[in-house]
Amino acid sequence: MQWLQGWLDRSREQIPNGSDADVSGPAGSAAGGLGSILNALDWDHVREEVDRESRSRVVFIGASGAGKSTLLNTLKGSTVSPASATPEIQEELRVEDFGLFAIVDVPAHSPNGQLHEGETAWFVLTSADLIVWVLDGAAGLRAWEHEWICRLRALGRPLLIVLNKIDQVADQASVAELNRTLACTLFPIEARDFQSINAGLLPHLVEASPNLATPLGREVLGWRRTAAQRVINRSMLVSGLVGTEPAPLLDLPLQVLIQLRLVLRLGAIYGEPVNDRYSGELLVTMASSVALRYVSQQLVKLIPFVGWVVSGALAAGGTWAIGELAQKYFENGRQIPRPAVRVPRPRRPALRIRWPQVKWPALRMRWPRVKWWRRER
Ligand SMILES: Nc1nc2c(ncn2[C@@H]2O[C@H](COP(=O)(O)OP(=O)(O)O)[C@@H](O)[C@H]2O)c(=O)[nH]1
Ligand SMILES: [Mg+2]
Repeated sequence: MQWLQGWLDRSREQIPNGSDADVSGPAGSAAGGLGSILNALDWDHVREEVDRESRSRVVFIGASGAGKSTLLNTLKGSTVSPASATPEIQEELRVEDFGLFAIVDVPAHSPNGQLHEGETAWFVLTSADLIVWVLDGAAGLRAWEHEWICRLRALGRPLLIVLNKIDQVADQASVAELNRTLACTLFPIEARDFQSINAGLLPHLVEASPNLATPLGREVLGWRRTAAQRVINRSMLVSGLVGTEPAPLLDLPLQVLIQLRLVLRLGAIYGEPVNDRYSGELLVTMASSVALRYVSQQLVKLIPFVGWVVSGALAAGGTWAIGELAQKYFENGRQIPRPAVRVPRPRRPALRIRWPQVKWPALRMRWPRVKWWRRER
């Protein structure tokens, strides 16, 4: 059993923390070895992890009037934070909390980026999974904003800077200048337009913090399908890589774990509470769709090299099939999609004889005989 333990330990070291294939955890490390894999299959452990992911936070921060409320309203598809054409004059940082999203309004003359421990804004920013500084493209970068951005970087949280109101920025050179000054790439958007956010911001949010795909899919209805596809593709990739492992049966628990997480994530995206009450029908359909694949995947591993690659492809295919099925299940309101009912078509006669339209008087004589022959059949 020592080689088995060694491989499991090595694979655990190679798998980065928080990835789909992560099998480490409090329960896992305590038991060690094969026990840790079995513990990783613990439903509660996996559920807790997906639940933690669903509670991620994105903070939009910037000057009053930069377009933070507009950005949030466009993402949500409704007015959750009223936008105002005239920026308010405020003395202190103001925080609005909307669950996944929070907005921090920074007063123009606040003591540049000074955050005090214990303040609400300090708490919101230090616990954020991603901070997005919204820069007003029409107003440009002001000195106090630059100072704030530098201090936020020092917090050590992932930080993105978006250049809003790009429709009011005529000069492309000024965008390049801003990129140089801030030493990063700014993402230009028009907060009032969902397409602009869809193409110019959402993919970058998920790239900066991959765990955001699940909560963003849940909160941003217009992006739900894309989020689900991203989650499926990511799991498929990890599953394929794990599937190329040469020893038969060793990757099986990991495959189950990856697929279990995938289903939980998809459930969370479609607003299903992360619990274990998924229908037996879903589980049976999923098990039957992958059972054969599992068997063939383990068998092809016996062929060196080519077999390992094929095994990876089969594993990825199985995870994709499960993801697609689960996505449709949640999309259909927890119903397994059925193929459309076929209406039986009327049976045609095997042989159809088309009688020529004969108008030539000499041939008219033959008609009665032909008709009689047809009736006999
Ligand atoms: N032209 C243009 N105006 C915008 C854009 N985004 C927001 N605004 C306007 O900017 C003003 C301030 O927006 P608001 O969302 O209240 O900013 P906040 O104070 O940062 O929340 C409002 O009048 C918005 O209509 C944009 O992309 N283009
Ligand atoms: Mg606002």
